[in-house]
Amino acid sequence: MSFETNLSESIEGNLDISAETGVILPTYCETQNIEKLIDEIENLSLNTSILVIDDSSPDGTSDIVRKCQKKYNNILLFVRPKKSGLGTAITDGFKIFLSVKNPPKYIVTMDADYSHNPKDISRLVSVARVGSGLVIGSRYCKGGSIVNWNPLRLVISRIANIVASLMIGAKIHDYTSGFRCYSMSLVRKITNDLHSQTYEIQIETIRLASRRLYKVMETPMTFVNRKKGKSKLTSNEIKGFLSYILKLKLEKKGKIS
Ligand SMILES: Nc1nc2c(ncn2[C@@H]2O[C@H](COP(=O)(O)OP(=O)(O)OP(=O)(O)O)[C@@H](O)[C@H]2O)c(=O)[nH]1
Ligand SMILES: [Mg+2]
Repeated sequence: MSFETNLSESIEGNLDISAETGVILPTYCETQNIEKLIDEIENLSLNTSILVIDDSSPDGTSDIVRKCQKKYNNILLFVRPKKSGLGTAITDGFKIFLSVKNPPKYIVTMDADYSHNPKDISRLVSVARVGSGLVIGSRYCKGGSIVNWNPLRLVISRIANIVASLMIGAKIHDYTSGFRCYSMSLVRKITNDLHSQTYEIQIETIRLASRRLYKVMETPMTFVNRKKGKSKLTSNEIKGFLSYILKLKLEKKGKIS
């Protein structure tokens, strides 16, 4: 899709935003979380605008966002026709923020299920301000933690991180955290090279940042398992993730370019 030509028709909200930080909230069936999360971000009184990328959630998430738009004038909503994956949602979010008249200086991505604490946004942005291309809200560095994940989920996440570390070697502890702050300079450089459909976007972005010699840093954060709504991590999402890792491995061995 060309965001440049179709912007005004496909995005709901006032495109005349000019905040320092754009927050991307990808949503699929988050009626139980989205309003409280938006209220909390707004109440932080940071210089932010919010972009919700919703995949026509059948539970009516987008209607709740529309209600929030009446309360706050810094919320954009992009509704896609069907569930199309977290990776493409974030990539579309990057394209939208790049195409507005006054793009933000930083983009924060976070889950809309309350696993990520909005109060950590300002810390992520502060670290980015001192010159990082990408700041990861890290569960696995000193001071970071995970609350209420079952042992299987912990093992899957740990294995994914060990494999990613072997493939990329960016000298960080958490490659798969979705709570991050990107500098706009990095977003500008990598957006057209992103191909991830789902959760592998988290690794692909670190890989592209490292390749382009951007500084990737971590700041500790606590991840709390969602209390409301269902996980979207299905076997299809895991398959997409594994095939990305396999592709990286083949690339490393020089079998594909
Ligand atoms: N637009 C869009 N958002 C998605 C999609 N899949 C997941 N999300 C959103 O991305 C965020 C992370 O998804 P989660 O279901 O929480 O996935 P997770 O954090 O890996 O799994 P949990 O263990 O349940 O927390 C949430 O805000 C979801 O609503 C998708 O296909 N499209
Ligand atoms: Mg989650």
